[in-house]
Amino acid sequence: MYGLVNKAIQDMICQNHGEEVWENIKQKAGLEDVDFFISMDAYSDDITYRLVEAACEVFKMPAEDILKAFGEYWVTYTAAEGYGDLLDSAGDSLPQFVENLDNLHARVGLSFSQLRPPSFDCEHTSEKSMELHYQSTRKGLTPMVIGLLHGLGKRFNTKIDITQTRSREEGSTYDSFSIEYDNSQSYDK
Ligand code: 1DX
Repeated sequence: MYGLVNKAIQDMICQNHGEEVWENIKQKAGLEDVDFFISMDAYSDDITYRLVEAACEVFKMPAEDILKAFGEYWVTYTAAEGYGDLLDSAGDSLPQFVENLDNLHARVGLSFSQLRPPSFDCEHTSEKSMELHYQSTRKGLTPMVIGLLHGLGKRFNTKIDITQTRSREEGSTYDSFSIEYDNSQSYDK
């Protein structure tokens, strides 16, 4: 994955737990020789998975919890670290943003040819619900997607309820979610 992802993990850990904890996790991941990640360089996925695994050991938390927290973090991190306009251009509501995710990734992929974007296919089932199909070349990142969706809920002041309805873990060829959302409590609408 692009270094931006590893940098975001580093930033989340440093913000919440400090530099020493990060150095510990980096060492446990076997990355003691890495001084820093370069956002726009492509790294082996293995590096990202090792960081998550090491964080699990240090925080004694399951990978799902860490990936979920990281998904939420990614939305605010990328908005603050140079991709605010990219995110803004993807829409101003949760359903619109999710609908535009493949376009967003296609745009990033024009400049960064080693991007392996997931695909998100929406079926709008009512004014406040959708079925979302998530397909990825990568394994094990479904909890991150759930965190990402919660991050979008926060971004758009939208309550969101997610139920997984298909799972690769349980033999499906991809994951699906049934999503209910509601921004009617929002003060700025
Ligand atoms: F709901 O792979 C909200 O490396 C969402 O299954 C979901 O293959 C927001 F470094 C620049 C760069 C670069 C910008 F410069 C990425 F190249 C991309 C910024 C998307 C913001 C996908 C990251 C592929 C790296 C993947 C989970 C799960 C998508 C990570 C989240 C907005 C992004 O992101 C899987 C790679 C960006 C960039 C966004 C992603 C790769 C997402 C979201 N993905 C790289």
